[in-house]
Amino acid sequence: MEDSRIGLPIGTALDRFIKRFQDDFPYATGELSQLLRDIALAGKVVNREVNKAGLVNLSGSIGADNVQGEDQQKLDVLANIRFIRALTKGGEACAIISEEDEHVIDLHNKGKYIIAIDPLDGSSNIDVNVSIGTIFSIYRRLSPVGSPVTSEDVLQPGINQVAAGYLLYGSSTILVYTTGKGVNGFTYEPTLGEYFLSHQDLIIPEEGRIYSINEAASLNFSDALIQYLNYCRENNHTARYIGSLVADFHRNLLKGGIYIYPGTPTYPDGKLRLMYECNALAFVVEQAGGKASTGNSRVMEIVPQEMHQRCPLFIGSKAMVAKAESLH
Ligand code: P6P
Repeated sequence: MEDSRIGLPIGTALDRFIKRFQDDFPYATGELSQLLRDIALAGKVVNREVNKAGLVNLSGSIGADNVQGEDQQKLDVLANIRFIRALTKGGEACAIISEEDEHVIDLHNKGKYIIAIDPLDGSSNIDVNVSIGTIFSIYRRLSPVGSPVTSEDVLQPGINQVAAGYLLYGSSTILVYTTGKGVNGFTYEPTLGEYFLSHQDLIIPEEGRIYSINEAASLNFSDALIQYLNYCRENNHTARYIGSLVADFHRNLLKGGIYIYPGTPTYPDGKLRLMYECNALAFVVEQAGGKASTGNSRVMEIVPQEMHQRCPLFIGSKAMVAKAESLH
């Protein structure tokens, strides 16, 4: 198998890959590498629980709502616990922003990094065996190491991310991430308990024919969005919407396409969360040559005012997002 431009062949184990590129970073003292390993480890545990959910009654709702007011699924809670435990044990993160927790989790340690995470996105799909995912975003803290975490540490714009990515628990489980030097995907081999490089130097096609949006809200779409969707229909595009962001995003990343979650009457600012959904996928897509917009402006330049704030999302192939923006 020919080496990619990164010089490591398909099949390289994640750990070796991380080590190989640790030296790319002037301040790399191994913490970011360890952080990525912690996330990969938690992903293995969540993968195991997702895969047996139906058998050990892990699916379904716990009968409570999370801070989002959304019906919390058992696996949401488990995944949140697993990632928080792995990140706490790893010691590299000083604070965690989680979709499942209203407030910042300050780990009161000497960690350099802030993690924003959606431990299990799309969890309402668990009971029907549709792919679901974990989305994560990593920032360096701005305040002195060891001091209490500040709101400036937490509310950083997406352009400050040092790494971001997702795990997709699907027909196979894949970890896709970037540290600002391209995007690579690692498929998990459960019999070996290892992730192996399977998608190297991912580049999203400049153009695509897939558009992903829930058209049930189309009676309330803006004229510009209606115009864009008509453009898609008139230009031989096809609609694909799984209802699971990571699954829709990953397919569009590989094949080309655009995913749109606009403002709607139910979600005037869109349903998706800036810190641990939009920014993380925006970093990945930009590193893969794509684009992530609110419909009018670059997602990664938004300065967050509130850690659970939402934002409209147009993300995917550069030419498709640019076309949608041009109509807004
Ligand atoms: P709707 C899942 O709840 C999620 O956050 C994304 O994974 C998914 O793309 C979207 O919401 C689905 O929302 O309103 O179309 O059901």
